[in-house]
Amino acid sequence: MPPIKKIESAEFVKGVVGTDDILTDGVPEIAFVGRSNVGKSSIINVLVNRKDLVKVGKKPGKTTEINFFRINGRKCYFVDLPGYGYAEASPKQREKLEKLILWYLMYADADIAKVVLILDVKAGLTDFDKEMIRVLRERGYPYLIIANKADKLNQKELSANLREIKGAAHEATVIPYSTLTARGRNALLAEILKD
Ligand SMILES: Nc1nc2c(ncn2[C@@H]2O[C@H](COP(=O)(O)OP(=O)(O)OP(=O)(O)O)[C@@H](O)[C@H]2O)c(=O)[nH]1
Ligand SMILES: [Mg+2]
Repeated sequence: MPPIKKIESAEFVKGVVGTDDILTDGVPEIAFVGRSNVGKSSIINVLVNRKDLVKVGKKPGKTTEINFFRINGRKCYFVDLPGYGYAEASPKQREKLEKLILWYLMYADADIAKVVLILDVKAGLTDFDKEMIRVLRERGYPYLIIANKADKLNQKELSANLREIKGAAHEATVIPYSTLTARGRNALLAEILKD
């Protein structure tokens, strides 16, 4: 992907729940994945400096489609995925979303340039997060890990939890983040836009 210096524009294009031309139209996709309610949609809003480009949930399970946002014309898409593991969803609904996420990452033949895996730093890694890391490594996608909601922990707790996450992260960069304070925003932007 050609480097982008800064985000000048961001527009919603569409949400998909299956095969669609947008997946394979040649525009590099930067995918935001993670458990339900970890802050995927909020992070995209902070990145593009808009409060409400992406709908953010009062309740978990807000995002149910794979949503495409066009960045700087058609330089790349930010792709906001539904969350996995939402405890209150019916098993059927949860399975449907998990299948959709795995389909996108593994079988859709999508033009995925990078994956941003988002965790709630207080909750740490779940089994599905570990499975996700395995899938990302197996597919050979460049990925990085965002330890979001850092504002919920004191420095000592944060260091301890970051250490544990880094232990499971293999080669991935881990960035402490908070959408409330914008901590980590510049580091994430630099990682996303560098190549
Ligand atoms: N304390 C804190 N809360 C956050 C942070 N980021 C997001 N939240 C809150 O977490 C909740 C979920 O945020 P979303 O951005 O909707 O999370 P999501 O991962 O897109 O959720 P789904 O679409 O349901 O998978 C909202 O109430 C946000 O305000 C953060 O850095 N710190
Ligand atoms: Mg969301």
